[in-house]
Amino acid sequence: MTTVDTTACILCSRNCGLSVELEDNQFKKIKGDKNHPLTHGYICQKAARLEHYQNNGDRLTSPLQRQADGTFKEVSWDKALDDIAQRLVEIRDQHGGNAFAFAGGGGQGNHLGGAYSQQLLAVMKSFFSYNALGQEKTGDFWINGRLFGSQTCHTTEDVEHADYVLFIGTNPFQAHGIPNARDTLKHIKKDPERTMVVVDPRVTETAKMADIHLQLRPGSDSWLMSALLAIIVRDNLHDRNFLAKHCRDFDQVEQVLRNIPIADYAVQADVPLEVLEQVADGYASAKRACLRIDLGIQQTLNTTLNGYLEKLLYLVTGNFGIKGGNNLHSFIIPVIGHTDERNPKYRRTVHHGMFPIAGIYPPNILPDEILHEGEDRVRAVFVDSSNPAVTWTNSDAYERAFSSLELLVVVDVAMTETARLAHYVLPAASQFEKWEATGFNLEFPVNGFHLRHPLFPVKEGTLPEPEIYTRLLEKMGAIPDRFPKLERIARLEPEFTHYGAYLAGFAATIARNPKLAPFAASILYRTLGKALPNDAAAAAPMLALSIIYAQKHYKAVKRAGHAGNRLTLGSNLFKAILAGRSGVIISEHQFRDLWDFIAHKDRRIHLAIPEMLNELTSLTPRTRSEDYPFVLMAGERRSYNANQIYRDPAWRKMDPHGSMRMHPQDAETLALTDGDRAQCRSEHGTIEVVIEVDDSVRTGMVTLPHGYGMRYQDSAPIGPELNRLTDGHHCDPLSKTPYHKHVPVQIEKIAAVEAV
Ligand SMILES: Nc1nc2c(c(=O)[nH]1)N[C@H]1C(S)=C(S)[C@@H](COP(=O)(O)OP(=O)(O)OC[C@H]3O[C@@H](n4cnc5c(=O)[nH]c(N)nc54)[C@H](O)[C@@H]3O)O[C@H]1N2
Ligand SMILES: Nc1nc2c(c(=O)[nH]1)N[C@H]1C(S)=C(S)[C@@H](COP(=O)(O)OP(=O)(O)OC[C@H]3O[C@@H](n4cnc5c(=O)[nH]c(N)nc54)[C@H](O)[C@@H]3O)O[C@H]1N2
Ligand code: SF4
Ligand SMILES: [Mo]
Repeated sequence: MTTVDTTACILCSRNCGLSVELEDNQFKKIKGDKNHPLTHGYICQKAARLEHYQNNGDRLTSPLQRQADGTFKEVSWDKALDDIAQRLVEIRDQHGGNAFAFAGGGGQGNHLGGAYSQQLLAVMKSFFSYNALGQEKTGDFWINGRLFGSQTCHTTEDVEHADYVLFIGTNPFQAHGIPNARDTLKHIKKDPERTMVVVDPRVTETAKMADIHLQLRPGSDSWLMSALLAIIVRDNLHDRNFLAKHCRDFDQVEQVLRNIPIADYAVQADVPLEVLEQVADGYASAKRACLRIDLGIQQTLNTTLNGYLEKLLYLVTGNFGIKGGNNLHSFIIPVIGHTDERNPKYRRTVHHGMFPIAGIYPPNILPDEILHEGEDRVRAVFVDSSNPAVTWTNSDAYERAFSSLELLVVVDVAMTETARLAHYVLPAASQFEKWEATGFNLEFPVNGFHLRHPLFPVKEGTLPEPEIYTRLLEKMGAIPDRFPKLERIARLEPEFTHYGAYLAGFAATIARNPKLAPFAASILYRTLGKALPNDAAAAAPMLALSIIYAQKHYKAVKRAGHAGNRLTLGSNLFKAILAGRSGVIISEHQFRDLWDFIAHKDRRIHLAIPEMLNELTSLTPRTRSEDYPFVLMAGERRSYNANQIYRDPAWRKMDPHGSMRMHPQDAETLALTDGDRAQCRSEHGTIEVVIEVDDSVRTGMVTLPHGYGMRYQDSAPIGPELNRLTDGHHCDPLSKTPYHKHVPVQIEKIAAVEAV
């Protein structure tokens, strides 16, 4: 029998709403959901193939325990969790909190489980939460902390309403990241009144739609952006009213900008000066100008400085806090925190002495933290929703480090390369078999949230994360097995009371035993959860988050159409979230609200960041290595890659090898043609690649796609294992985010290599 239902795509941060037809526990048809309040029916080509995620040959169906000979044996959940709990307690009691690290905690669409998994850090007395954001966005978060007063002040961009859009180091046509990317790009392209500028060393699909394309030298963004800023100041294009009213310390920034040798910097970036001047003028003079960046500046040289210059561009021109500009936004799920490194209470890692940014430690250093010889090394790691052995910098180091651990546990839906290294593999229910949600709700002024309900029954042998972590906490003795009183109150509480009695009971429980506070998610799950309709227990922590959100953004939540007073608005919002099967609008802000988001006491933006101004004044170009003459962009977003979420290669309609794109001139020099095999060697490692001659890349630059390198059903790695080439120390000195877009390599035709 065919049924029709709604859900969302889990392949990128947009999480587009889907309308699906289901039959025999399978997806039969997948379309965009027109009723989704943010994506309105939009999808890209990747979503239609989600059956390859839901049912594939790598799906796990039983907890697995690794045996002495390296094979895996199926064990019961009780056996696995009993053993893991016992080992964790021993490691904590013998070696303390530094011995444990958590890696992952949510992919592109599954962040509800994070509320539960993060409790493990508390019970292990550890601070060390490593995740993928720590290899791309933490430099940006650090800058936000300084400019706006808190690393939780996260910026967003209103591309849809801008007259002038500047894309630097991002390819939204393929990677999305902005609402309904392809439609939005088409609208801008078609409208003669609107201008699109792309700054990218490749003629990307987005660049092809642009009015102006600056095909800069890879890694030269700091030169290009500071030259733009210097032109703006030189030509008096900055917004003095905005700077006087909302910012501090512009004079210090101005002084540095006025000393920038603009023409030299244009040469350094290899772009025509007159086009730079045209862009500076166009961007600064536009009524509504917006800037969108991504990995092209966040995973290349000068990562953190790039983030600073990018933000200065919209702040200095006053394109902030306006429709069609850049803005701050609210979060309902607290995906990031604030951990200012100047405060010693945020623990540094033992080996690198690295601090967390926004609560996150950088994946680049984890192997060293495990492999160093000190008593205080990391001995146990829990991996969830992530595949570090393939995706995090330096796969060899990860294999060595993870193989040396006293305990490695992997929670995943599939048998990944990381899972193969684990002592225990715990099979999770898929994102379509449980209640799930994304924390990437990054919109302003109108923000939405989509709590997804299960489409299919939980696959036999698997468990949803809330159950896995709650059982583990119980077995570790962190929480009691039952809360009979709270369960009773939850059961007896009539709907119209807005959970008043339950919340009072919950508060009393924590007041009696404050040690339970860090485990609120699991307590809500085990008590209130049991009383929620449609087995929505996993969503119980959303009650607390909805109440906090409604208190913080009271008027905006009401403007979005939710009723209630100071006491009831939050629980009404929670009920709307539970009931809204296509997602709901949770808040509707006014632009002036943004100034209340700023965390500095004076509600101003503190423009001068000494560390960054120093770096800017001492910018020195990197010399190209003779031995490694090509710059490899290691990790391009293409039509048929989607992080590590699809493992079955059958999902791809093209590019089965994940080819290396190379300019025809370079290909000729190396005697390479389409389909040839070549060896790609970095200072760190070597992989084999298949060549695709393509004049969209600059000469001297080659690209390989992200999202390959998996071993489907124990096959050889499919496509490039990019992170065999990358090295954890090739990274931004401050944030330690990797320079993946700038890996020096040499390339040789395989035949030639073999002849040698
Ligand atoms: N199809 C697809 N979409 C995805 C994903 C996926 O795996 N597949 N992954 C998602 C994730 S996790 C993320 S973080 C985003 C990333 O999204 P993006 O950052 O937009 O995608 P990338 O292709 O990694 O890199 C963006 C651009 O940076 C350019 N670039 C390289 N070097 C430089 C440089 O030195 N300067 C400048 N200015 N540009 C440079 C590249 O040519 C590329 O066009 O994509 C998301 N969307
Ligand atoms: N060289 C290079 N390396 C890169 C990049 C690059 O451009 N170049 N890009 C980087 C970027 S931006 C990112 S974001 C990372 C992404 O890399 P990772 O942090 O490894 O994350 P994903 O690829 O999203 O992996 C998702 C994992 O979650 C599993 N999963 C799916 N659903 C569930 C579920 O419901 N529960 C559980 N427990 N697991 C589930 C999937 O099977 C998969 O193993 O890769 C980074 N690595
Ligand atoms: S991959 Fe991203 S843009 Fe494409 S349908 Fe899924 S969520 Fe939407
Ligand atoms: Mo990412």
